[in-house]
This record gives sequence, C-alpha cells and structure tokens, in this order.
Amino acid sequence: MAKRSKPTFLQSIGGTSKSSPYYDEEAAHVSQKIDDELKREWARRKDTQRRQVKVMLLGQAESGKSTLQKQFQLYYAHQTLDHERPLWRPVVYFNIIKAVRMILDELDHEFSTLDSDQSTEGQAVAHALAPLGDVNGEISRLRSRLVPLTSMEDSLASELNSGVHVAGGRSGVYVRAGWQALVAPLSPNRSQAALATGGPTPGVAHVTNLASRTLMSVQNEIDDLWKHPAVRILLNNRRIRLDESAPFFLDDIVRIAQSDYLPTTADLLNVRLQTLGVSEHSFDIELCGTRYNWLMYDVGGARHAWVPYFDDATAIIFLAPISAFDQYLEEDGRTNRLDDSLQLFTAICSNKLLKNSHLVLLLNKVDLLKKKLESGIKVRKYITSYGDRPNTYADVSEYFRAHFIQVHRRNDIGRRVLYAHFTSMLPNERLSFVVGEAIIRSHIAKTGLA
Ligand SMILES: Nc1nc2c(ncn2[C@@H]2O[C@H](COP(=O)(O)OP(=O)(O)O)[C@@H](O)[C@H]2O)c(=O)[nH]1
Ligand SMILES: [Mg+2]
Repeated sequence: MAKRSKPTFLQSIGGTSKSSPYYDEEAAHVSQKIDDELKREWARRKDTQRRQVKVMLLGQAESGKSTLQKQFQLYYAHQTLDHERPLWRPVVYFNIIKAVRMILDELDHEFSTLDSDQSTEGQAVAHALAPLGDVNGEISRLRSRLVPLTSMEDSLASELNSGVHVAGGRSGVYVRAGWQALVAPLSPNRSQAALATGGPTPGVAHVTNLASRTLMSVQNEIDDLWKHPAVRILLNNRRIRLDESAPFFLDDIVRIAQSDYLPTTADLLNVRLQTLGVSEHSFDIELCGTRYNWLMYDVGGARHAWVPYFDDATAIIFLAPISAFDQYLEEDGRTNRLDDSLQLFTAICSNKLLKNSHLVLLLNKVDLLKKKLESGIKVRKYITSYGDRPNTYADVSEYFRAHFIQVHRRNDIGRRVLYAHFTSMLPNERLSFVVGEAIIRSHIAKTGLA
C-alpha cells in the first residue's frame, strides 16, 4: 500500500489542496515552510525538555549541600568559581574569627567550672592540665592580644549580610542566595588585580580589608593559641567543640594571613557559610555525546518549605552526613543529627509532590566518620541500638546505610529505585561526575532516549 503523505499545514487547517481549483504553487510552498518550521519547533521543544535536568539538593544543615554544588561548579564550570574566589576571602576570615572566639569562650567556660567538676572526665582533664603551669595567665595574654580580631566578628557578619541583620547571630553568618553580587559589585579581574598588588581591594568592603590587616598582625597569637598544649588537651577530650572545618583553616593560618591571600579550591570546599533562600546554579554537562543543562537548586535553611515549588524536579539528591552520629541539632540539643536525617529522609520519600523525581542518597562525610571511629568514639554510646556490633568503619557505615534503605523501602510513595552512595565531598574530585552520570543515565532511561 502506498504511504499517504502527511497533509501540509494549510491542508490540515482546511486550506488549498492539489485537487482544489484554487491550488497554487506559491501557497503550497508557504505551507511547506510553515510545516517545516512547526516540525523544527516541536523537535526543539522536545529536545529542551529532555535535555534539561532539574536537581534539588536536600538535607539537614551542614550536610554538605553547598559543598556538593561547589564540586559540580568546579567540575563543570570552574571558571565561574574562579571569578568568585576573591569574594570568598571574607568568608574564610569569618570562619577563622569564629573559631578563635569559640576556643576562647570554651577555655573561659572550662577554667571557671573545672574546679567544681567532680566527674571522672573533669578530674582527668584537671590532672592533664596541672603540669602545664600558668595556663590561665598565658591564655589571658593571648586573649587580650586577640581582642581586635574577635571584636570584628559581628561587623564582618553584617558586611557579609550586606548590612541586613539576620537571626542566627553569633552561631554563624546567614547570607541570602546570590550574596556574591552584593558583597562586591566589581568585575573579578579588577578585584584580583588589586589583590595581586597587595593593596586594599576597591569595592570589597571596608571590614574585610580591616580583617585582613588584623589577621596579619595577630597571626602568631592565633598560631600560639591553636597549638597551646591546654587547647590540645581540651580538644582531645572533646571539651572544646569547633566547626568541622576550623582545624583546616587554623592549621594554615600563616598562608591565609598574607595580604595577597586568595582562597584556594580546598579553602572553597572547606569554608562554611549558611545561606537563606534557594540558590540556582546552571551547568552544561556533556555525557554520552549529548549536552544537558543542569539546573541545581541548593535549598538552604528552610527544609521542607520549598518542596511544593519543585514538584517537577528530575532528581532529588539527599545528603545525610553519617559522621554526625555523635552530634545534636543546634536548635534542639536533644535531637541526634542522624535521627534527624532519617526523619527528614522519611518525609522526602513519602512526599506525594516529589514522587516522580529520582532519588539519590549520598551518605556523606565518610572521611570524618572514619576519623571519629579511629579516635575511639563509640557509636553505641550515642545510638544504643548499635549494641555490641564492632566499632569499625565497615560495620558502622553498613549499619547506617541499612537504616536509610529501610526507611526508603517502608516509605517510598513512588516505588523508586534508590541510588545510594558513600561520599566524601572534600578530596574526591570524581564525585560530581559519578553522581551526575547516575542521574542522567536514569533520566535517559526514563525518557526513552537511551
Ligand atoms: N570532612 C568533610 N567535611 C565536609 C564534607 N562535606 C561537607 N563538609 C564540610 O561541612 C561543612 C558544611 O557543609 P555545607 O556544604 O556548607 O552544608 P549545607 O549546610 O548542607 O550547605 C563545610 O565546612 C564543608 O566543608 C565531607 O564529605 N567531609
Ligand atoms: Mg548551604
């Protein structure tokens, strides 16, 4: 049977046909052109639809969402991160100032309570500190030398917030999504040039430059404090608790205190900054010969509040920091952070609005988990159900993974495959590629493009 050709656009809307007395070559030509245009438009729409991948990052505060987003940016659009580099300078300064202030606060607290602390742990600490001599005097001297630096914490926070006071205060800086544009509305080249000459960076705010100079003048005191035997003892006994990235920056104080300091890639990945609102990042990713446009949403702070806006997300990447088994929420000191992650994951699995999105679970911060277990921290002290299982990385990580898989099996409303990976955001450069590939592959399979 001869194949019937499809009617042209004009024919399909009841226009001229070859058998019609009004048939005219010109009209047929126009009709064909419109047809071709429509076909192209239809193909283009289908193409953008299948090539756009919308990814939502979810997980409790400090789970590693922003770090994962930076890893993607590094891998797929590193020039954009290079442009941002100078803008991260005040954030690194802020991380250092906060760490110094926290050490001093904790020392203060320890010295005022140690005498009356009759617990075995308290006695052990007092015993270890005794041979050090006049610790109190040495720390007081360092404290007064460091006042010019520690007193800048609030003004630097306020500068990062572009003068907007945001609740959270001393526990951290909360910036709004897109803060980079507000901190320094300068072309990156100009600010980099200024950095290279060592002079003040025009356009980069006043407090940042002041912080830079102050840091340079008190770098020895910071180093003395950080290496002080009393601080070491209290850190080892977990009487001083700092942000996880604090040791990384304090170990490198001499490098960071230079006037021409520009944050390195490792600095960008280690720095901690809490964002409010949703930040969107776009990457073009080439995989299997096809270009995909990834829109990645980092949903800071507000947990579930944003979910309804993402019911068309291709994938959700849920980050669970499994190193946090011995930590509690900042806002609620009784909720274990691992329990909180499991609850959050339960809510995401059972959320009807998200049931069509792929689910990727990243059991993150395995490097920290290994370190904690090696240093002798016992899981069963914090998670009683762990019982007498061996306190090794292999057993602990598998135990945690099994819990998340069980939550998924019991609560997943979309009966989805769960892609679960153990990750560490810091050293593993291939991570973003692995996760990206897993999501795109399943996207390809779903849309029938394989
Ligand atoms: N050691 C370690 N630190 C990590 C890892 N992932 C993130 N971090 C650090 O954890 C802190 C919080 O991470 P961030 O991405 O800001 O968390 P968010 O609140 O979920 O956006 C930062 O200081 C990161 O450098 C990891 O896999 N290992
Ligand atoms: Mg974040």
